[in-house]
Amino acid sequence: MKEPIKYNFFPSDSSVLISSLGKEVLIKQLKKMLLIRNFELRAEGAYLQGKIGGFFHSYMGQEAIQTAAVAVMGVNQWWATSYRCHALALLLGATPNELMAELFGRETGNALGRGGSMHFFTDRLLGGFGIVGGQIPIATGAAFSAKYQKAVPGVKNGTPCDLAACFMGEGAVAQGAFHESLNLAALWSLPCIYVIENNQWGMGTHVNRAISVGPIAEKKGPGYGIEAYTFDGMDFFNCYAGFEHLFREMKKRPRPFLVEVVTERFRGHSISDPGLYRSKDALNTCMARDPLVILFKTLESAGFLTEAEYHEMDKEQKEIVLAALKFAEESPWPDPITLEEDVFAP
Ligand SMILES: Cc1ncc(C[n+]2csc(CCOP(=O)(O)OP(=O)(O)O)c2C)c(N)n1
Repeated sequence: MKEPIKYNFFPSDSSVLISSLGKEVLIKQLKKMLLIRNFELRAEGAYLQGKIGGFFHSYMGQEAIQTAAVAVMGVNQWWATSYRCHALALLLGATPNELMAELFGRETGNALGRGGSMHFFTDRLLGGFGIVGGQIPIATGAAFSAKYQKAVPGVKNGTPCDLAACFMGEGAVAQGAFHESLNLAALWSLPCIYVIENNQWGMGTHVNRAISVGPIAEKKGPGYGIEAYTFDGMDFFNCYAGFEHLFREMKKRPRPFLVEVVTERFRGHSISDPGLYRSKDALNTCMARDPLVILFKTLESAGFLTEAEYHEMDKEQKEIVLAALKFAEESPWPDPITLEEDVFAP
């Protein structure tokens, strides 16, 4: 049974957040979203020119979600996501240069040119996973490690952190790994925030033909005794307020949470998908709620920046990405003799 979506209302709505976060912090977040957007746009262009090979999944349209999550919880948690991983790597501190070089398959790349678009990492980003749902047990294990390190003095595995955050598409909810992970996380009170980024489509299959109930988190969470929420993924403030609420609750009493963030992707599933299953009107309607424009307009009304300043900021981020393209193109290919290095296989 599907019920209409109602976004959770958090007392800290946008006007409260605008004054509590202030101009500097909010402009910084908008800049990050512009960097992600520019990165996706320019990388897409390079792909279409034949400079990048392999898979390529754009995060365009979904930028507000992970930007808000990282802004609230900080880099120093465990993070995991699907193959749609460009934004999260940028947010967690990977440079545009190393990520672009990875897309180009170069030695200077984030995974030494071996992983490509789906397998970005940082010391806190556990991946970029190509298997739908593959990241869910990994993040659950990371949440176990976060809990264990706090509980057992002397156990050390990097800087201790509060939680693991695990992003997935709505398509992953029907995977067995999702259910096994949620069950364990609830049984062991693991500090894991499972975030379903519901962008309506799993490749060409609409969510209504893939998942039998909705709102997804609110229907699935209680079955495991897990608190569940629904956020508006196009609205940075709703995401920020939501993640802030969860982070505060997590610190009071570590436990798992399940969130559905309702969003839209502005591109096909991957770069080779022309998206013929979605009408032009439907696409235009979803693109009219561009999270970058929504955030910019709100900050403009608050008197934090003008349209000219917004365009200038966009230009700055574009320059950073153009420099990354140049860096990638000029970087050497990996030496074939290193092909079997860093490969873990029995
Ligand atoms: C276990 C597994 N089954 C199928 C696939 C093929 N596949 C790749 S992406 C995808 C759709 C996933 O959609 P969703 O989880 O909603 O994420 P989105 O792409 O929308 O971010 C499928 C079926 C896969 N990679 N792994």
